[in-house]
Amino acid sequence: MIDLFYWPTPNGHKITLFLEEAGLDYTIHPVDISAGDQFRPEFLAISPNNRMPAIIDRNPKDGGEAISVFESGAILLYLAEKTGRFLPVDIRGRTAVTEWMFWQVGGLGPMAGQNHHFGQYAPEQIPYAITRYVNETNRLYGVMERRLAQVPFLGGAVPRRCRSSAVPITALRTWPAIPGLCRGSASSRTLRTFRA
Ligand SMILES: N[C@@H](CCC(=O)N[C@@H](CS)C(=O)NCC(=O)O)C(=O)O
Repeated sequence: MIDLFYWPTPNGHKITLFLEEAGLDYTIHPVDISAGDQFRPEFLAISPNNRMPAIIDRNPKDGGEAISVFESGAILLYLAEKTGRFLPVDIRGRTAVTEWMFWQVGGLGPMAGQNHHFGQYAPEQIPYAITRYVNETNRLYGVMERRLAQVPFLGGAVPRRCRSSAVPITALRTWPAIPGLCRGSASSRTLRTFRA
């Protein structure tokens, strides 16, 4: 049984997508980030960066005591290794999936987050910040578009259709952040609508 500390945001959806696709048993523990639940001491004990998602695996693969994991990328890797799903075993396939997953974790996610923050939520409009993050997000969409012109998924050459058994964790990782990515096989046409 997995305990999932979750709130319905793109980062949270990444983990529910994996858990659902893998058919794992899990219990959701809501972390209402608008009410400050992420700062509760019991949550910080498993997620010291006061961000959700986080998990506790009560039945880890090694049969030992429960393991807690924070950071969505680390959780996806952990679950992929636990289940043997969504992460290629060969070195080339695995490297492609992990490099694009880290690209998402370190690039697309944070830059799009800052983009939305300065464009929509910041108490004052700061043109420099807005321009910087809009440009950086567009640059990253361009990187993604060029990649997806070559392979059907960021993680590599898996079947075109979004069959759950074939989708690497990069797709699970990026899809919730980019609505429509999988639906349209992330064609140039689809990606162009994200830029608008
Ligand atoms: N790098 C983290 C980011 C997680 C994150 O930003 N979570 C947000 C919701 S999507 C959060 O918990 N925010 C709470 C806060 O800002 O205090 C991950 O990938 O798990």
